[in-house]
Amino acid sequence: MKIRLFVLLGSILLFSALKLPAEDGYELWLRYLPETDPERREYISGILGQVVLDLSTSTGQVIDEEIQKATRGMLGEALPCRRDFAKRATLVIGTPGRFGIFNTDAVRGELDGVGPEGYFMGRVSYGKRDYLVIAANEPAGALYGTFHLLRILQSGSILTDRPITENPKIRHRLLNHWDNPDRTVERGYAGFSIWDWHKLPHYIDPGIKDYARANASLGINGTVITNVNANAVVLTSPYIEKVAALAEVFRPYGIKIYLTARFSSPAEIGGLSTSDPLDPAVREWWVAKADEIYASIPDFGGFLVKANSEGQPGPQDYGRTHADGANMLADALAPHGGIVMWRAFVYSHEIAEDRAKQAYNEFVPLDGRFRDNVFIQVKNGPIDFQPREPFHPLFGAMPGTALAPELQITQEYLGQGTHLVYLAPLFEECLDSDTYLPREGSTVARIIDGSVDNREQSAIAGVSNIGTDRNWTGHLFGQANWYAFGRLAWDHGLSSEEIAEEWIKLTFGKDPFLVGIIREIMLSSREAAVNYMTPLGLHHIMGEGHHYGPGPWVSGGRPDWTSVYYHRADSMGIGFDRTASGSNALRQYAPEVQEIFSDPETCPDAYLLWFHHLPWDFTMKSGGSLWEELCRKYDAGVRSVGRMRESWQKVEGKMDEERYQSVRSLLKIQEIEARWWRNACLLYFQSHSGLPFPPDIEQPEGTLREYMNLRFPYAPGIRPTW
Ligand code: GCW
Repeated sequence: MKIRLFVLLGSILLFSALKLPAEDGYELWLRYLPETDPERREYISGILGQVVLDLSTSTGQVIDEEIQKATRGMLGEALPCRRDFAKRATLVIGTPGRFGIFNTDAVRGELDGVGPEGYFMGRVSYGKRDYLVIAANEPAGALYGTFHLLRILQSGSILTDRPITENPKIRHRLLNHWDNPDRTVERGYAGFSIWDWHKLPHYIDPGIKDYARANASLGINGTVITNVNANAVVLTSPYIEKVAALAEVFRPYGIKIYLTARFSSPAEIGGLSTSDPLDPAVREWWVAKADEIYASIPDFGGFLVKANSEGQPGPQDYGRTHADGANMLADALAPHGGIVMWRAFVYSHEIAEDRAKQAYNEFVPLDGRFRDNVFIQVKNGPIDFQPREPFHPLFGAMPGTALAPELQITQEYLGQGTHLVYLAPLFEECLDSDTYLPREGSTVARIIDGSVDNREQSAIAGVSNIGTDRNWTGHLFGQANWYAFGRLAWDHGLSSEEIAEEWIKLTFGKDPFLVGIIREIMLSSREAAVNYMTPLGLHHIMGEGHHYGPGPWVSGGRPDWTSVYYHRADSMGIGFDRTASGSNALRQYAPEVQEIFSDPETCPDAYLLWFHHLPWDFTMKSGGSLWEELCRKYDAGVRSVGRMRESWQKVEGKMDEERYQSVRSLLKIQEIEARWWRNACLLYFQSHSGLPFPPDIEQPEGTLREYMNLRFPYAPGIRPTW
């Protein structure tokens, strides 16, 4: 008996000793866990042991703080940086001019190929020794180089002899927060807004600095902190003061702050009788407003505008064009170096035209009429952040205008806060799409980074998934989507696989078994979601308003807000005919693209029902009928989630229990909801096709009526006005 008790106690002790310390996800990918391998410790202290750093700038100071944090975490002792050059330096960080080493031909030569925010990292001889150097032209570049090095050190890699030169491929890399002044977040699934307007400017939550660190570690250099469904209050003087306080925190991290500009502000808060962009008083009001903002925020980034879209005010209210509106704001910002991000997400149910075509129709005629400091911000696809869409036809169609893609990091249509869906493959799919405009090889990425049209200005935006939840993004794997957006914004040449692997190592550890399992889960997750939600090119069949869960039956009211408008299922078939026999949205693409998509035989299955309305018995590439294939795709999606759950169980014990369990529980919800999507959609489509389900799929449970009767009055992330 005694012996058994002893064994039991012993194993409890052993178990708790082995149990990894609890983590809540707050540290994101900047965990700096203690390094236990003696060789690795030596390697890290051989690099961070004696850092010499230009501390004369505020960015230099935050680099020092980060290195101290990293060494405290990884080595157990915070190692402060030195401000004066020392022969025993293990690493020298800075910009030309400060230390002699940066003025050597070796470094100067390397910096020739380095742009404003880029950096060089490599060994340089100086005096009689060799030094590891991070050299940049601007402090922000030195910060990015430092984060790159810390990423290498944390993920168990080593620096090779080959020097590294990095430059961001895109100039303005922005997060867009859809945060309202009352701290609700439109389409936010991670709690409330992190901006505590009530306590600003005098109280700044310490998390704001961690937010800035996280963004800077990825190279994100701007953030629009307010919702595109804008509230003019943010442009009033007390709020500008609050914004300025945040800008102070962001500045050392190379992050500029931007605001959404409500187009009707001159009338709403400026006391004018109109907000007409051609009215001199209105124009003066914006000039004065810009001057006021820049007086307190000298590095203010500019305005993001949603105009004449979904009820937002805009220049068309006064019979003016998007160009008139955007240029008025651009003129007010130009003297200060600010930019305007003008959204192309416009459509109207009053126009009897396929919604997918409307943005193109409105914006292409305005090509070349926007000021140089205007970007047209275009969603990745022509409808609205669906699990899969073809690339937006505006990419390549406006060679005289700078276009910036808008990607959605928050998972409005991809499982919101409960589904693990790694979005890098979605982002990559859009960026790598060949527009063939003006010639083959003109991918969306090359159009927006300026290389196709030799444009210097470039920008990209990601709609944030960040909120007050302790782990920032609600679902722990939402962090991977923030990470992936930032990394792709810096370098769109990176692959989803590479980014996933980096993130996993930093977030969960470098054990190859664990990395392999989680990478597989992540890389299969987006296709799984497409399959259980909207396979074969289906789109916009989600629940109404909240967009949570399936709603293929949604009809009535504005047609372009229903599901039946998009899937067009009837007893004969399903799909939206966007070929010449239908809406001919295809015509908005280059002839080469049209050729691929116009024939259902050559059109990839992934886009089939996006472009074609086909009979239920249409023979698919697989040999089965469209109906069977649709059923099998839905079923395959559910099965994939089952596999994701099983795989996740294999990493139990390989990470802390807390994070393991949180993902485990969410995967359970995801499987339940994937089944819900499959059952509800298949039962609904069956009510049109009248065909039996193939026997080899799990047969949908429940009745269509039951699914249609589900209500979600408190689903998160809905507009407060809804
Ligand atoms: O995706 C849709 C959302 C709206 C959003 C709109 C937009 C900010 O459902 O919530 O509003 O797009 O992008 O403007």
